[in-house]
Amino acid sequence: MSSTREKLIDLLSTHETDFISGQLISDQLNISRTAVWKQMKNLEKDGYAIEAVPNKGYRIITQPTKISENTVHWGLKTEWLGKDIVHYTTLPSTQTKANQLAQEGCSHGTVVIADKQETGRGRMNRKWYSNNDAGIWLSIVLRPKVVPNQAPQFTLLVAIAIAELIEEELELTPSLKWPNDVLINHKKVAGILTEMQGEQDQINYMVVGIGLNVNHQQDMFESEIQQLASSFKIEAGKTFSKIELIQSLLQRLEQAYQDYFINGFSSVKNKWERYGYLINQEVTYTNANQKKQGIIKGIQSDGALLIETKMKQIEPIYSAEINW
Ligand code: BT5
Repeated sequence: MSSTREKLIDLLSTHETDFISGQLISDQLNISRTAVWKQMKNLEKDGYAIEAVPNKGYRIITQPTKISENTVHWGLKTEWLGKDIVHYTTLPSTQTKANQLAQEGCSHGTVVIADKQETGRGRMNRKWYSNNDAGIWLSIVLRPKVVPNQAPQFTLLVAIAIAELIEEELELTPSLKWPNDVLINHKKVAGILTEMQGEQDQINYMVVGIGLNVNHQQDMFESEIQQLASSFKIEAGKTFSKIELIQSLLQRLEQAYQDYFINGFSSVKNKWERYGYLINQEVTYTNANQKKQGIIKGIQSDGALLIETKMKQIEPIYSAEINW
């Protein structure tokens, strides 16, 4: 987004109901009155409806409903997360694009959004079906000063932010299946993919990918996931504004990220366990290529899953697949 345009959006979004004079815009943005008029025409081309009244100024009457850098930026109440937004109608994967931008030096908190992904991916190169614009598919570049083995904690942090978003917007209580699945009524509505690049003792950057099934109807899901996937719309019985959900998610994530650096992981652990799926239940899981059985007891203070084994010992598990 050009910085003039970014400043204009910021200015207009803080004067949402009243008129703002062309002179004020011109002064604040340090551009001519003609340039202000041109910027307004550009916004109209993007789908904004603008009322221009002589001696009063400009006022935005309606905003476009389609996702764009501008519409997500409009009214986004974050300090750093999503200040840089890159939006594409189609990408192979936001994850790949965000990794590329991170390597090129993009800022901490850059968000890459795609309406559709042709080759969205999950963990271990599994497929993430997202070749439709019913969902939210985005990746966030973070540059936290942490050691690599703290990275998985961010997956849990993001999962809680998604769970809280669901609780507030859908008025339903989701469950979190360790490490990265968000479920409603035992069906997967969201997945998180955390990738990182770093040295042994320091992360260079992290890319957190988030996929939310928002406005899907059940028949939109591919046969492979027909039985296990669901969407916000299916579960809550209404259609959602993707822009509002993205904004709310980014606001929650920024807050959670900041809290993590002030309070550490302990507050994350308690919140996570409130949503934890199958806690105190016996599950089968695959760990180091072996199928095992145990009872999920919660998570450890570093994010590892705690499982009570058949020998009644509680073991921390750092990498495993919990079967359904
Ligand atoms: C995940 O992996 O759940 C991580 C998903 C992350 C997706 C985001 S979208 C934005 C960013 N760009 C990307 O390319 N990826 C990220 P995993 O735990 O490995 O789960 C993958 C499994 O979930 C698949 O094997 C399917 O069984 C199932 N699955 C695939 N697509 C799904 C969907 N749309 N809804 C529910 N389940 C799905």
